[in-house]
Amino acid sequence: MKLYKTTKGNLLHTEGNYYGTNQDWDELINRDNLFVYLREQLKSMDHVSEAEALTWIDQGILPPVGSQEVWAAGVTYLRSMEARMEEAKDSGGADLYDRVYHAERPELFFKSSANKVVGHKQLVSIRRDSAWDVPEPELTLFINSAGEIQGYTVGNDMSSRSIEGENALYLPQAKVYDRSAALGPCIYIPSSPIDPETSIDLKISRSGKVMFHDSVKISRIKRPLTELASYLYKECRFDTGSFLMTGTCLVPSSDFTLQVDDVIDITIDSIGTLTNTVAYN
Ligand code: DO4
Ligand code: MG
Repeated sequence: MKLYKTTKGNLLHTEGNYYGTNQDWDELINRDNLFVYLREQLKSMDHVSEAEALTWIDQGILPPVGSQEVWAAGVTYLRSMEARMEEAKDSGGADLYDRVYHAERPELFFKSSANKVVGHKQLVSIRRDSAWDVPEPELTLFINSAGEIQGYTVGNDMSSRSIEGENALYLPQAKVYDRSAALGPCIYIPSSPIDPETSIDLKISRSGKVMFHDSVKISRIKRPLTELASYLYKECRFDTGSFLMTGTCLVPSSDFTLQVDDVIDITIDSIGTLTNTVAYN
């Protein structure tokens, strides 16, 4: 099942049919078994024709977020550890990344409040005080208030590599600024956990030319997704649930930096494509 939040209402897509509901988003998604709940709710939802549903999605798509905070995990793939060790070698911080990759406790950080999240087809930003910027394509979990993973979406953890590389203590500035967190296009709600063979694909285009294109399977992640969720909920309560970006495994080569007007497409099998264009705030 896929659940879209749009300006016309919430749209559920399942088995080729679309259904609409105006239920409050937080109430709708924060469920003990979201898949079963939505399957039951179908009976009371309005059928929406495919043509109308595609118009809702095309013209009014919103980030699939209500009041939930967005958090992120870091250095969960070997590729992320290696790239960060390289960028931090002059600051003397390289060792931190190796240590957290191998440690029992994962790296988790706050990424965005709900009101700052951008959605599919909206702008993401690079910082004017940053010289080296990249998108980070990340499988993102929707976790309910009980700490259980209920769905998945596509995330972009926009990052300044120059600011993080200068000093690891600058991580919040490298990661948290306006329009640095993108989620969408929908929440994918399967009946069982996502297939580890799922691919994440990143394409960056500039003036119609593809500058970077690669994909990786999520099975390459170092830690189980449930372990990341359980660390996040150890000492934090999330009354309406939370979103957790699970780390990047696709890093463009070190001579690449984003520019204004670049187009970022992140596709995750079964979920869809999140497209954002780069701008300055
Ligand atoms: O350690 C810094 C952030 C790591 C991160 O965002 C990632 O691995 O995706
Ligand atoms: Mg990241």
